[in-house]
Amino acid sequence: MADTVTISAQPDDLALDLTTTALVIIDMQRDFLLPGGFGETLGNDVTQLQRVVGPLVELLAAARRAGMLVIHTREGHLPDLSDCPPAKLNRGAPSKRIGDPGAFGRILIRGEYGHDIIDELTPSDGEVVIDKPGKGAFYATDLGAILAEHGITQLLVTGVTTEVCVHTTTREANDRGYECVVVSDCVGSYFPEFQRVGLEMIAAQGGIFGWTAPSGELIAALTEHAAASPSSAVS
Ligand code: C5J
Repeated sequence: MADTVTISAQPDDLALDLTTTALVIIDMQRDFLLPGGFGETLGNDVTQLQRVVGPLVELLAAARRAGMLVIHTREGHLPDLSDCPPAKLNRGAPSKRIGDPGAFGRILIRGEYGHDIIDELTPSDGEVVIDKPGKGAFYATDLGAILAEHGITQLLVTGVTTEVCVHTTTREANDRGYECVVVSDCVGSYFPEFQRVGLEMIAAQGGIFGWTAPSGELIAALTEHAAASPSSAVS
C-alpha cells in the first residue's frame, strides 16, 4: 500500500502521508474527564467529554499498529506554580483554582493523580508526553523541535476541549505550517454548541486553519497501512 492516502474531510478531501503524520492527543486528563474532577467542579457535564474516549482508544490503537508517532499532552503546572501566570491563576471562583486541593490531588499540578492521563489512553513506552503550561501545545514546550526531528508535516489532532486546547494547538500548528486534521469524534467539549461551532470554524472559509474528519476512514487507512507494512507496528 502507498504511504499516502486520501481521506474524506471538510472542507475538501485531503492527501495524508502516513509516514510524516503524527497523532496528537490533547489533555485527556483525569482532572478534565472524571466525575469529581476539576472540570466537573466548575459545573461542567463531563459525559460530554467521555464520549470521545471510545473512538480515541480505537484511533490510538490503529496509529500504534501503523507505527505512527504518537504525542500526548497534559495541561498543568509546577508544584510551586512558578509557570502559572497570575492572570491564569486568579481567574474563576477562588475555591476552584489551579493548585488547590481537589478530589484527585492538587488541581492541574504535575505529578498529581488528576493531572495524569486517563487509564484508557495511558501512553506506551516511547510515546512522547508533553507537559504544557498553556492552552496551546507549542507554547513553552519542545513540541516543535520533536515534530521537526521526526520530519512531521501533518497532524491528526484529538483530545479536549475542542474550543480551548484543541483549537489553540491547531491554530498554533497551522501558523507553523502543519496541515491539521481535527478528528471530529475524537475531540470533545463540555458544551455541545461549542463542539459543533468549534469544528465548523476550523473548516470554514476553505479550511481557514485545518480540516475536520471523523475517525472511521482514518482508522481503516491506518489498519490497511499496518497490514501492508507489519514491521512498522509499535507495541
Ligand atoms: C481547558 C483544555 N479547557 N485542555 N483546557 O482549560 O482545553
